[in-house]
Amino acid sequence: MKFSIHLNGMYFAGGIYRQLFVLLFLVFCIHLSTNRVVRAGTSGITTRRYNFVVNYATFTRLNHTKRMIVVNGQFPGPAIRANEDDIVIVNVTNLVAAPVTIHWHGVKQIRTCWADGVPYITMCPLQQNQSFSHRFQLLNQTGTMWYHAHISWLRASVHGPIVLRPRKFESFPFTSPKREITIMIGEWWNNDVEDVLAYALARGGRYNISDAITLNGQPGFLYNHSSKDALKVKVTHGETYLLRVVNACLNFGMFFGVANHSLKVVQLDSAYVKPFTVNTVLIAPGQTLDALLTANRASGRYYMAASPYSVPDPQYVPFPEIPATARMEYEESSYEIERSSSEIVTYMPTFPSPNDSNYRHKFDDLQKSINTTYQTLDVPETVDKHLFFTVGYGLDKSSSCHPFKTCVDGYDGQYRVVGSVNNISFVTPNTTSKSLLEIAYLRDHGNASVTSALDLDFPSQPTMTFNYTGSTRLPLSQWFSKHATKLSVINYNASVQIILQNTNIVQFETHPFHLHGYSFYIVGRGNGNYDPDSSPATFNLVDPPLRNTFGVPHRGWLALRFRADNPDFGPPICDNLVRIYGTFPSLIDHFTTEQAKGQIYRKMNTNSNSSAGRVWLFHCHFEIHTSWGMETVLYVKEGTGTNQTLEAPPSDLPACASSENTSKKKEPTVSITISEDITKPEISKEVPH
Ligand SMILES: [Cu+2]
Repeated sequence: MKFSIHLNGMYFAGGIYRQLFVLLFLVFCIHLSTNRVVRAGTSGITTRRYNFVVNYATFTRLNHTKRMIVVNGQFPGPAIRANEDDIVIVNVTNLVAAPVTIHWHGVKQIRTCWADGVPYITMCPLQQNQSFSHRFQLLNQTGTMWYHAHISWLRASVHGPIVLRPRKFESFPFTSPKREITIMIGEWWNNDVEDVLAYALARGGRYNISDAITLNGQPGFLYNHSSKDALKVKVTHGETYLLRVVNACLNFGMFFGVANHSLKVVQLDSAYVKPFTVNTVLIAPGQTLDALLTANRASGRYYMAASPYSVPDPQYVPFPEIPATARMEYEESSYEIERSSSEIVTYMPTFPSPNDSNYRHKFDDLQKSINTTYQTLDVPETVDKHLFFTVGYGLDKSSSCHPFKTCVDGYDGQYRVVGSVNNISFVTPNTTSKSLLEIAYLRDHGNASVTSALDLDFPSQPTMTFNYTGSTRLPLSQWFSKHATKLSVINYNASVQIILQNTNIVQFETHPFHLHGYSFYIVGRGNGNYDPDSSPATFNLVDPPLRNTFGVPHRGWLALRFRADNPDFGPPICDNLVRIYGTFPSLIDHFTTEQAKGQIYRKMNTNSNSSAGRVWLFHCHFEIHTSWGMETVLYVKEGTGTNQTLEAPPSDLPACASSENTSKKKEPTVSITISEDITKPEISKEVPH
């Protein structure tokens, strides 16, 4: 097939000139930014529609039957499958009495912050019988993500994988797997998780841990009454499989591995990394990891297993001690197994000890981004906006707690434990008639009546400086956090650096922080206190991992950078070419290599200015810490270009119920009654996790 176009006075034709196009493109377009813009109507993009109904269903695990809230009757929920650049429309209908929102973890929501699913921040939650269509484009996004409820602790059962593959004309930039295997690590409570949360909030401190860790909803072979329904995976000798692993646990980081087999990690949080091979991977709640497994061992049975990583510092943090297991079995061994199943040994992976923080640091050190035709790095070398956030625990002087001494699990048996950022425990504005995003939108469209409704005064530095990680701690009188709904303002296109500094208030704990709307580069981390004079010299600005969730070391600090949008038009000829391809996308099919096609698509996606603007939650992904207020909101200003602004609100965006009084921050009262059977023997009254 022939084609011809006229470009800048030069005449190009098909055939041999295809290669010239490729050459020109590669020469002039080597600097691709990571900005995105919604680009609809181009060939190759598919619109994927899903219908999610949130309702009760009954499940039995550990010989215990209970009703829980799930998507489409499934636990875990159904997978969303799409290709890079596809448009996804998920219509969510809530049939339960509890208010519900669903967040699409890892999706950047370019111009579609409305679909981010954060209650009272980006949308009012869906009340019973309400529906909302979440529409977003997965522009330049591929790999493994997931979705989960983002209200109360409903994500324990309302979650599922988002399985993304390269564009239709592209293949994986690694050994093409024979099959993909999605593993969701989760937790199972015999009791209702809403009761577990209410009980923890009422008593001001620790919560009752889950009864089992699960793999794809099943505790597995090491738990009683569980082996019959355990996950079983067949593999063929010599073949390679892509494991897509999601940590959907509420409150635990997880070791994961497959006995006698190594894992070659190729993606972390849906970003490509320089491949590295380990026997055990470590995944914080919220993180995802893609790894290749080659079935190259003796035929037989091998457990894949997940077991908690939990650093007690200084006190013991309880966790479910039995690993979740699934069984990987070689096809060739089937006949033998049928003959003498009871004699077959199933090998179990060995894990580092649960508190092995050295392993965590070694595993972190292995993570390096890769700069390829599939992914272009854009690590900010300079910083426009410096944010320094202390993160950790604090105490609450709540009157509902202290006079009646109801916070028996709180600190010293009387003070409710809270989570805080810069000593501010976030208050979800659940009595508002509008979400923060709606207020921001109205504010920027000239509605004077809402301009005072946003408090944009979140401190960019700690309000209290001290030796954050020293062995001598502040006096108790300085452990009390403020409670507020404050936002940090970030200018459009600013390069942002956030230092997350752990503190010794109450006790240390790692905090896996997740930023909505962006991935960020982990440019540095260390033990002790961050030092603005010496610490930056240790930064990796060359190939730092690009993550959307990452743990602040339990006695240390983390430095992350990202650009709050970065339009990069590149050399003019490049733009002209790209505009032509944008107008005549079928021309792209004339390129002979998928890499060349991918280059053009990526350049098209980066060239028209984009905005991931508006209000983005930044929070610890330990659910109990979020419930305690360890979260804050970044308010990213809009740009001035056509595509640098938030889209208009969707017509079916739910309104906040005027008498709304239900949310995850529901303040427990002293009269709250909890059924006795969820009370467990207390391990320590001062363990907040
Ligand atoms: Cu945390």
